[in-house]
Amino acid sequence: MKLLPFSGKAMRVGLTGVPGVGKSTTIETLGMHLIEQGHRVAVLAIDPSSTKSRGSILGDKTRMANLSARDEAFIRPSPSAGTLGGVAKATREAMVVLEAAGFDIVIVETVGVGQSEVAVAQMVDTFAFLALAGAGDQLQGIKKGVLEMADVITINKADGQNLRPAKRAARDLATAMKMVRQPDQIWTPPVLTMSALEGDGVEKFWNAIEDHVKAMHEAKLFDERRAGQQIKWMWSMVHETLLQRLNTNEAVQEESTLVEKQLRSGQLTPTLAAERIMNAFDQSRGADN
Ligand SMILES: Nc1nc2c(ncn2[C@@H]2O[C@H](COP(=O)(O)OP(=O)(O)O)[C@@H](O)[C@H]2O)c(=O)[nH]1
Ligand SMILES: [Mg+2]
Repeated sequence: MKLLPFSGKAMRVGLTGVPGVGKSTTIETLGMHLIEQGHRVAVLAIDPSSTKSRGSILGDKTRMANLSARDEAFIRPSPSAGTLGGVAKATREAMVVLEAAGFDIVIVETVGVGQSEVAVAQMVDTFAFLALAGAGDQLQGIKKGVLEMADVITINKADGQNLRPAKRAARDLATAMKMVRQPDQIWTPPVLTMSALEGDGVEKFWNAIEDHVKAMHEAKLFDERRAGQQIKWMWSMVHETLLQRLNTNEAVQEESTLVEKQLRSGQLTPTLAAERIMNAFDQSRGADN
């Protein structure tokens, strides 16, 4: 709690994209560039699958070898235990601590799977999406939901033989984006190309992120977005706490044994059964106070 007055000053950037798209490579290149400019960069990962694939953490460290050797950078792999809610909570808390410790840029990396992307989008100022040009110039790993959340999009691995397909994919996607977004919005997500490996376009990518933050400030939406995130976050914690209390409530557990039996034998409807559970919960809590 005491940390709060000192936090909140950092730029919070989310980075998503399917495994292998080049997120870690991007952070390595971008992070080194930002450090040279005098920034201090914290990198946090949210990867709900990391419990199974512990190797990926090691892989990430080697892919960010230069950055992780620097004092101006802090890299923390995804907490491997717990639910997405728990991981998101730990990440938010780490963000506050790191900002208070003077890291002025926080990058939150996540893999391209549904709910973790939503969680990250809800804790950053700018949400960036990395994609690849695939066979037949088709874009890979694009889901409409992600496009709606993305503030900056870049087609990575735009190098060598892949340069032309990447450029074309970017043009096609820019056209598609116009249909996803409302025309009266203050920001149209740019679709860029870059090579995280060679460094081409990485600076432009960062400039687009800065432009987005500037546009949000100018439209007086920056603080509003953060405030909205705080409110959403509060409610999600309330929901989680409530659910946990319900699940661990003794009276509820007792009543559920009974109620489930009666449900099975057709003596109760699910609606009535649910009422009984809630009554047991309310009464037990009334007794507490
Ligand atoms: N050719 C090329 N390869 C890249 C580029 N960025 C990443 N890679 C390679 O793609 C693989 C996956 O990269 P990584 O950063 O670990 O992806 P992540 O899973 O999204 O973090 C690695 O072998 C990288 O060297 C790029 O811009 N061009
Ligand atoms: Mg990675």
